[in-house]
Amino acid sequence: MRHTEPTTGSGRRAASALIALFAAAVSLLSAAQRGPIFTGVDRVVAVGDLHGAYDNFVAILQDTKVKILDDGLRWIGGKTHLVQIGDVLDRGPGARKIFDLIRRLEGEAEVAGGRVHMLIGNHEAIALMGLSFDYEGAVTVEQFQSFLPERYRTEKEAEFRRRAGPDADLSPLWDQLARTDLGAQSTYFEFLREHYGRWIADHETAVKINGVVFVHGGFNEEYSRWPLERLNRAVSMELLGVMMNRPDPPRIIFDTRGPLWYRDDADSNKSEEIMAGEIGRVLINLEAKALVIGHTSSAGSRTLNLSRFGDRVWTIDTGIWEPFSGILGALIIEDGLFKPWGRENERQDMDRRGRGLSMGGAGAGLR
Ligand SMILES: [Mn+2]
Repeated sequence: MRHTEPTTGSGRRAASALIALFAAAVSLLSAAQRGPIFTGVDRVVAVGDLHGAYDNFVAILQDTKVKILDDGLRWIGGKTHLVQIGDVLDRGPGARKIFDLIRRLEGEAEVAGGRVHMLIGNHEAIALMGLSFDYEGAVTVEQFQSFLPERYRTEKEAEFRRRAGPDADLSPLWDQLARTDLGAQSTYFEFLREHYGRWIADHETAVKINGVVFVHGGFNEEYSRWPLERLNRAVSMELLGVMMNRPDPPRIIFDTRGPLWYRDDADSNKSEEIMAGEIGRVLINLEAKALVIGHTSSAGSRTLNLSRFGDRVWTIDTGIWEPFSGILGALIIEDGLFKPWGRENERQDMDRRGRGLSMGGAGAGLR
């Protein structure tokens, strides 16, 4: 009675496993067909390095000019392409919440005909490589806790309270675990890799939308000669390789001249005259009219001057996480025009409101 099998438990499971496999194959196929190059997109919203600033990210997306999320955090961006330029992780508290939000929005955007591109930043790469704790101040206690299994956290706290008393302040425990406990650190990496690693690695390093290339760090001439699809695949393979502890050392994801780390396109110490020739050649190689990058923060300037090289390079890391010096910023591209959007970073993820307000100009538009 083979035809009755799907009504049994194991039959249903087998059938749904087959459907899942089929869906995965279809999504791989459609991703491959689409590739990293998009044309005819009406509206693009690009947001810079987030570094755990969940509340500020939501505030940007809910702004009446940005119009990506409603009050219930649902996608209202329609066919907009939202680009997050990389570096969701480290420095701030809320990276896991941002990943979870983006993961949901990816589905909602596709249903609406839009798209979310979460590009890979160097902080995602160092996390998957297991190197985050080598970078002073990268992993905050809040982020550390958020990527530990619930049971592990409660066991550690119970153990600590048995020694230190039932009402003991837990912050020394978490400081110690995050800073010096190699076992706790490897538990953190295991959880992050298991729940987010594959998903992060499957993302793109660079995309081209309406002739504008988006990448976390930048492009030097060498990498600008690579087809974007090949570059994206190579970075993803390296990230998967480090997670599987393959012996061959990664090349691109740890290359300071590579797309995740390069700074020369944004470095204000390099004069525009010196760089202009290289930028011109990079854009020719990329067959692009402009480059949008993050990674090198423009926070502190208190002005929203994102354009360099005559609107050919846009630097969108406005320091969204920087509580006092940053700007909540985005670059909106519509009707063929670049429209930087921003406002002073008076809203903060951590409670430092007193000092934040003294900056003045709450809600001041910095367009
Ligand atoms: Mn970066």
